[in-house]
This record gives sequence, C-alpha cells and structure tokens, in this order.
Amino acid sequence: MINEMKNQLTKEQIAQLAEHCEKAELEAYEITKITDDYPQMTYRDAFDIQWEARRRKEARGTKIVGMKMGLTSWAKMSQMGVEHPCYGYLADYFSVPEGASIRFDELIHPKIEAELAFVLKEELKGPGIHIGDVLRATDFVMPAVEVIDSRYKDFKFDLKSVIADNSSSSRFMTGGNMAKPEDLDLKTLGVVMEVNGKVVQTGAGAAVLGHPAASVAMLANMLAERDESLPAGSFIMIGAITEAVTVNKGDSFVVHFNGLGSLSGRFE
Ligand code: 0L1
Ligand code: MG
Repeated sequence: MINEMKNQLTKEQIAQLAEHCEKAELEAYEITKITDDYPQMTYRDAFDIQWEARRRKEARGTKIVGMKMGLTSWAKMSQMGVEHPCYGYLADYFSVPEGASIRFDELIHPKIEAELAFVLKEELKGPGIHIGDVLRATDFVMPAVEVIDSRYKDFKFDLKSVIADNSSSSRFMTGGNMAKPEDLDLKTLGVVMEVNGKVVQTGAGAAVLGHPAASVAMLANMLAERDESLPAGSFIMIGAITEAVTVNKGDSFVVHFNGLGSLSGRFE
C-alpha cells in the first residue's frame, strides 16, 4: 500500500536517487524508471526520495510555493497503469506568468493539463480530512494549467518511480481570476482546452476524484502519514480535469474555465 512505513533502501541510496532524479529534471534529460534497478523499493522510499530532492532545492535557496496532486482521475490512472493518486511539490521556478512563453528547451517532452488550484485560509491537517473540511478551509479557487514533464523515457513509469520524480512536476501557470468555492459549482465546472486554435480536450471538475475538493482532502490525509500538513495560505493544484496533451515547440494554448476566465501561453 502507498502508506507503507518501511524502507528497503538505505539513506545513502535515497540521497543518491534524489540527486539522480533531480539532476535529470534540472538538466532536462531522460532516465529509465528507477524501480528497474531497485525493484525492492517501497512507497516509503519513493516519498523519501521526493522529500530529499525537495530538501536539496531548499538548501540551495529555492522556495517551495505549493503542492500538486497527480493521477487524480480514474481515466488517467488507468491510462498510466497506476492504482493510486500521488503528490508533488511546486518550486518557485516552476511558476510561469499568465500569458507567458514557456522555454521548451528547458524541458524533455512536456504535456499540458487543465487544473484548478485551491488557496487555503486555514490549516488542513489529516488524518480524516473530508470535502467539507476543505471547502471550509478554502479562501479561493483559481484556474491553473500544469506542464508535466516526466523524466522517464517515453513517460514509462510505475507509481513508485513517478513519486520519486516529484510526480512529473515541471511548470505551472495560474492567475486571472479567483472565486470563493461557494460561488462555483466545482463538480460541473467546465474546461475547454485549445492548442493552436483547435479544441483538443474538454472536461468538468468531477473528473477529479468526483469533486475537486476531494483531491485536496486526499493530499492532507497523505501528508499526515509523514506528520506534515497544509498550512494556511497553501496553494494546491488538484490534478488534471482533462487528459494531458503533448505539446511541441511553437505551440500555443488557451484553456477556458467556466466562470474563471482563460489562461494562455506558448512554448518557445
Ligand atoms: O500531474 C499529473 O497528474 C501527472 C502525475 C504524474 C503522471 C504523469 O506524468 O503522467
Ligand atoms: Mg497535473
């Protein structure tokens, strides 16, 4: 199970794998999934690798500006052959201003996803957090686009490997509008994604675990397994409402969010 507590890797192996995954992210090159070489690896090891890479970044002065959930739709889990959602952290340099150009050459094989972001006004600390707790603790909701860029060759991974790789996090964009959760119907909130002027994906909030707030609740409960919480002010992306769409250099995109405006950008 994803909440197993045991390590099979040593501290040295965890540190070395964190460096291995982070270097591939920073220098934008492909690696093979790490469970090929470490089949004994546990979920605890995988999260320890992610948290060690995060510690390395913070030690160099990088700020962590939010969290993201990944693989939160049943369609996406079955598409990628995994059985549980995962989480990752968002570093300051992942953030791209609304409408900006995203540097394609800093990435390997990016895909874009239409998401929503929740900003909290109160701490959420699991276990036992439910949708109601999330809605009560949410200050506002914003539109968001995530650029995922698995470091694994051809996006081929298993759940442990992708967790160690910070759940494929690479860039994200948010902004434009914000709304109180009570002023939105989050389940039916529709999104339309266009790439180069053509509609490529449509979806509704319920694609994410039945309700976008369920994703934030799951994150709070997963973090509780490490005695971590989501403090007031946290920015959390809930996972993809649409399928992830591969983009190429020169592509532009616009994602329309019902009641929350649009986000647009370009890969250059
Ligand atoms: O943000 C996501 O839903 C992606 C999580 C990792 C899986 C992938 O790279 O497709
Ligand atoms: Mg995502």
